[in-house]
Amino acid sequence: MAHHDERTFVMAKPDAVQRGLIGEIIDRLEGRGLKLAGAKFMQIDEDLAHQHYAEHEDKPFFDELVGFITSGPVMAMVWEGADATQQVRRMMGATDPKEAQPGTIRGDLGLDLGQNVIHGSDHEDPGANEREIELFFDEDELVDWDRADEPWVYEDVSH
Ligand code: DAT
Ligand code: MG
Repeated sequence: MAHHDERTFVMAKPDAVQRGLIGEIIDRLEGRGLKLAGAKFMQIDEDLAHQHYAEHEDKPFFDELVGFITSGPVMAMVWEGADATQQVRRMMGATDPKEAQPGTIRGDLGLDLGQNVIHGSDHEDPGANEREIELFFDEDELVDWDRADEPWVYEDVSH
């Protein structure tokens, strides 16, 4: 099942938590057939925010970004499945919710670039998923399990 086990890092951002959208986000990913491998309801501190968004350090919006992501609790998650990183990005939609297609998470649930509901690892940045998972989770916090419906999601998983 090696090609179904790609893992990606996903986070319901503070706006999603405050707006009661954790369940909706999980529902969409779960319904797609992706498998939850880890989850942590947590408060991001300044140091972790800087590490997580290191690539944006020099951008003019960096301080605002760190302020937002540390402004309240988040739901940090690891989701697993075929092509998980890119598929989650497709489900998220464009970075700016005003540009995101209806039907995507940001396109359905957000209206503001600075409060865009969800984070997912960048599929165009090789290794970003593993790097972010490692930053937020210890190996023993991730669960390796078989979902009962996997044979009904993946044609090549035997019943
Ligand atoms: P994404 O979250 O889609 O991977 P990103 O990595 O380019 O987007 O940026 C990280 C976050 O920073 C993004 O979710 C929202 C915020 N952001 C990006 N560009 C911005 C801008 N021009 N002004 C304000 N915030 C911005
Ligand atoms: Mg990004």
